Amino acid sequence: MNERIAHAGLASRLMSAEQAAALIQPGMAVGMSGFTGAGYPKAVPQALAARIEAAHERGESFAIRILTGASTAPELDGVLARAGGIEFRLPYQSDPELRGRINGGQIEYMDVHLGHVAQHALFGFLGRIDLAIVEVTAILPDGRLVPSTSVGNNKTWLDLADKVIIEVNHRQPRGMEGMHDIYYGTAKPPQRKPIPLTHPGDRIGEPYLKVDLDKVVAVVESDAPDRIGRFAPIDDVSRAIAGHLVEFFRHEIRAGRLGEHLLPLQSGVGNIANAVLAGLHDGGFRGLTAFTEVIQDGMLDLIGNGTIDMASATSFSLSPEGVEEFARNIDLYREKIVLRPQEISNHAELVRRLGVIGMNGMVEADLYGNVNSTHVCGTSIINGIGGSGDFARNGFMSCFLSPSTAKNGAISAFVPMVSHVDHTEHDVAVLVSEQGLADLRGLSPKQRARAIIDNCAHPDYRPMLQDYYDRALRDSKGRHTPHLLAEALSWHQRYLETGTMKA
Ligand code: 0RQ
Repeated sequence: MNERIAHAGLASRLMSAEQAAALIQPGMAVGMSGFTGAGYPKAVPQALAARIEAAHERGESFAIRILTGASTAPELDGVLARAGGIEFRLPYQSDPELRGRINGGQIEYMDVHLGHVAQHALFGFLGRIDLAIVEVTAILPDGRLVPSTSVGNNKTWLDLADKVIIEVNHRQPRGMEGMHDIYYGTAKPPQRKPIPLTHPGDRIGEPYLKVDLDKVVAVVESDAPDRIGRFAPIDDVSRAIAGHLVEFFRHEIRAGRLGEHLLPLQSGVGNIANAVLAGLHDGGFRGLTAFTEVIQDGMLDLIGNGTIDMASATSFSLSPEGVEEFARNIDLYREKIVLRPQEISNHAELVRRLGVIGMNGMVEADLYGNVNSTHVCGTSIINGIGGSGDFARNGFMSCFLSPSTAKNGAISAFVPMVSHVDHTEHDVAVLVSEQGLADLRGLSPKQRARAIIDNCAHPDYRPMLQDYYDRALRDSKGRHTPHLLAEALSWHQRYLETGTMKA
């Protein structure tokens, strides 16, 4: 027995990853830990991939259903996708191997609001969960589990799965103990009660995950870091987007709609989100809070320099340097960060009560403010909706951010009609590109179109968008949301045929 596995009964179930993987059968539905590249099991999925490959070589079919918190890493999604071992996957993903097979039609993928996954599982919408594989930092003498760098859906998988495999990762900082807040008060309707959280820093649960010890069939040790890529240095486009947003927040304070400390911030993943966080510091904001899903490097910086006082999330997503910084100053971060289950971090009730300001990236928006966060040209998924919808629909105000063009200008992020809708015009308050910001609040569709063309579209595409809108206004049957239906998706079609949206 070692310090990290301090429960004698569970220590007696210690085995190799290969032995644990041998307990997994074809067709099983497996709930795994992991959220934005943090806290995913690192040993068993790789051993399982080898087992699946061997089965395939013998001519046997072997694939499983995988449910997670959000994206994982090459050691989970990557190896299992490459092995042909995934028949169904939900929710958010970002691994290139997995994405390729989803878009190639080999893997069924369900993209679902991250805040909905736990309750869909509880309602039975996702079928039976055969097995949970959950990474933890340590097992206490009484069998409770110290969670690791993400909480995600771990409580749900541990509660609902028939059997459990625990991976104890020696690399995760032991000092994280006490940082988590696991709320056990959620229930099925009509038994639901209000969730007693009124401030991002409130602790309403307990710092440990519970598991029915009789269900634990294996304990496996690992010693490997979370693997997340580095962020690109902040470029001029991201800096300009951040600048417009910070200026807008200042404007809202002057108008009396926001206070000096704004409202709790939700910030998405990616380089632009990181740049916005840096922009808040440079813009002189102090004493802010975050009620978000993911703590990126930029958020650690803001906590370190006092811009953010308290951050609630469900996961980290840190670069290798961020991981080092986190471990170095863990005592500070344990005071300032609360990690919760994603059903709480993304809960509609809480996002609405706290009045969260959502700031997320997007693929494209259309003239009327509908937003596509997920699909290239309507058919190929990039990552998934993630939590963006949980915050867009329910928050105080929802901001979507994107460079005005993609692929070296061949694609306009502002198009006549989006090729896929994740966030409808009713859920989108503010659109920002490096060109400027369109404040869509209180505007009709035609007023929104003018704001988007004038403020967000790239100059190369602005005349094309204006021309489309003018002709739609003239020729459309309905003049409430004018469209030329035969032409509405022609920009995407042109890109597919010629490699550019430009006419
Ligand atoms: O691809 O690197 O191959 O060129 O999309 O785009 O500009 O680097 O921006 O990293 O912020 O990602 C929407 C994908 C933006 C992200 C999305 C291509 C572009 C590039 C990335 P390349 P950028 P970002 C909380 C919230 C949904 C989930 C979410 C996302 C790649 O923000 O996944 O919000 N959002 N979760 O070239 C074709 C376009 C494109 C395009 C960008 N119009 N057409 N390709 N790209 N626009 C976190 C969680 O929920 C977990």
